[in-house]
Amino acid sequence: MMVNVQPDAQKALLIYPPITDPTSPYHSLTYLDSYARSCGYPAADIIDVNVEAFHYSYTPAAAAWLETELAGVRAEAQHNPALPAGARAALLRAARPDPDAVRSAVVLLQDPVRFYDYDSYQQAVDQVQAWMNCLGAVGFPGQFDGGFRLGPLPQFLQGPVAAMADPQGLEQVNRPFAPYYEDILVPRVRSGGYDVIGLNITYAWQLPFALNIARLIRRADPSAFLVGGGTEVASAWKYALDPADYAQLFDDFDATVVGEGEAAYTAILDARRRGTIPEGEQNVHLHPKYGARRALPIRYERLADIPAPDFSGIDFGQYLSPEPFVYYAPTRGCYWNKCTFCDYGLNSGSPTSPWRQSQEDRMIDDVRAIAKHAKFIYFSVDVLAPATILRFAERVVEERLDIRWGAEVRLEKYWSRERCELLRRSGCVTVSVGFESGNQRILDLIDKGTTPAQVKQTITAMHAAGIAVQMMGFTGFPTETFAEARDSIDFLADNRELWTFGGLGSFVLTPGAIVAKEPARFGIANMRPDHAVHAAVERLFGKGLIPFDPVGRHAHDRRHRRGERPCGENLFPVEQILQRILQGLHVKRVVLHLEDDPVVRRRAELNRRLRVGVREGGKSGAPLLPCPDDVVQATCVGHVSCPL
Ligand code: B12
Ligand code: SF4
Repeated sequence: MMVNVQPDAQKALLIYPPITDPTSPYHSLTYLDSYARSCGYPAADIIDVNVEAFHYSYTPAAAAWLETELAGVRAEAQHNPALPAGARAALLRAARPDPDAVRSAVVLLQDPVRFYDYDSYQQAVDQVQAWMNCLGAVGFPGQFDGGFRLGPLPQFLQGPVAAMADPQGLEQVNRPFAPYYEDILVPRVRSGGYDVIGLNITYAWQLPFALNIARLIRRADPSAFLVGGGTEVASAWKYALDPADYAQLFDDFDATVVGEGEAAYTAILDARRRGTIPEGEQNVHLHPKYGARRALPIRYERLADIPAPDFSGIDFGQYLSPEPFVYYAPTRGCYWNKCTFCDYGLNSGSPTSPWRQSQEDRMIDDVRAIAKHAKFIYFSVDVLAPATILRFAERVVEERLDIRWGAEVRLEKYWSRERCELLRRSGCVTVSVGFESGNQRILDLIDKGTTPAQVKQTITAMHAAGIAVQMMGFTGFPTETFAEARDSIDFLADNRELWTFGGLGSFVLTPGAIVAKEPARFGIANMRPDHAVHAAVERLFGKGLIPFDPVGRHAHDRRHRRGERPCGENLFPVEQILQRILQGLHVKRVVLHLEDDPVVRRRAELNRRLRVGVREGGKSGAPLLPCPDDVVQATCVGHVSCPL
């Protein structure tokens, strides 16, 4: 439903900040832009800073800068005995920057033939990671842990908010991209004459980069209306215990969009066109400078109102992938919506947002339009409903659409061998599934609605049809015993030939999960808080904060080695911690880990043996890249295989 462009329409710039997957464009900004265009606005400029800044970093001038900076950092390190061992090790891992090597690695990763030669592929990934090590070394050495992800820098990921928004810290973590910001991004913002500038923050790893870019934009173009949105913004809003923390974190933004953004973004454009501020708009949280905050009216989009994402403006040539590969979101929320660990997106009262899905006619139209730009499509959803996806597959086969697709599905009995074969004929090459656990008692506690036997039957059908299965699970669910955790490991090991890529992570509890809301039901006791909560607990007991900087951590560890009781080592029942924190301690988010136990170490050891990946928390996985029909590779450059 394209309409005429309004003559006084606003000029907008939308940005994907680092650090995230460099293999394909994320799709949220395309969704926003396509919606705004359907309302008559001109196309926004979309800049993927994540991938542009990476490419810029090995241009001759930027590479020369890196070499000089790195030499300076190394020299300084030699004369700094207080430098933590971790930083020292990271500097040793950073070799001399080799721009030619990274350039040829990029060429290989974009080559539709050589990409599929696994050894060459692996070598190219290593070269890209080596380059990222050098880049990271001029920020916080080791910050690009395993490529395109942010290393263990809890001060940026878990707060307190003063550390997350600290300008000096932000500048340092952004230092690797300073030449790109200075030479390319800031001049473009200055000369662009943008009325509205939007930043996407999907992953927590993007946050410190987004906050710094926001500061740079603020300085370069003070009159632009600056907006942030994405799942990390929604998480910050959801988990902030004090609204002042949220406001402080996003102080450089005029507004943030909490939750789904299509209508909210267009409402912002409308308001700016009228010369007003978007006051009282659903999902739009205004900076306090625009007046006292009222309750935020929340909106979940009607999928019928959302046009197909139009990827025509995307430069696919910049991604580290041999084929254009896109994400498409034909459902939102989850039809099951019961799993007790799950806390997805902007939800209230249930594990995910309300369930909505496009029907197969609409999906076919969308996919036909998308396939003009990319024939590799990943259904980027909480879950797809089996009957709809089967009808979709029938239509793809009937209409002979030439696509390769992957999706997140639930491990339902529904997936018989015949049905899986139909999926495969329609171009389905991979599915990601949350098997969660190989133990029935734990599956019941999770309320997963599956049994290990049935899961085995389903993945057997998928595998037999030639669909690669990505298995996602975790150990450490409350009350899980060592033997029960072993069941998950054994399940993966015993069925090794049935899955292509898999991982077991550690259970992480977030406050929106049913487990956190009804802890007694899960027999929770002896839980140990995570870093941010450590800090809160410390304050509670008057011992001062656990320092978040590496030097402070080092001191903390030393104290531990000397046999003194380390800070935050006290164990409390979870209810008590939550209750006390809710009584007014200012931490950004409450994340509680189960106490470390031998299962975790054992899992890491077995993971290493099985060569499976590791995921953190809920469900997850590395993105799957375009694959030839019979070989499916998990190819995220930033993927970690095992941290221990
Ligand atoms: C599908 C999915 C995946 C897929 C595909 C991901 C992808 N496309 O890159 C796979 C399985 C590969 C995946 C992997 C991971 N994922 Co994931 N994933 C999701 C899921 C279920 C849906 C995301 C989606 O496509 N939504 C549809 C799009 C259109 O919506 P959206 O991105 O939210 O954008 C809307 C709004 O946020 C807003 N908006 C967004 N940007 C902006 C900007 C502006 C200016 C405005 C105004 C509005 C706005 O408007 C958009 C349109 O409505 C979400 C959970 C959820 N329901 O949100 C988790 C989620 C995004 N994933 C998460 C995580 C942690 C991961 C992993 C890191 C897990 C791991 N440990 O390996 C990896 C990282 C992969 C990577 N890219 O590096 C977390 C992120 C948490 C965080 N804040 O850091 C989430 C939120 C799940 C959770 N735990 O709650 N994931
Ligand atoms: S874990 Fe998956 S199946 Fe369970 S409620 Fe969440 S999205 Fe749905």
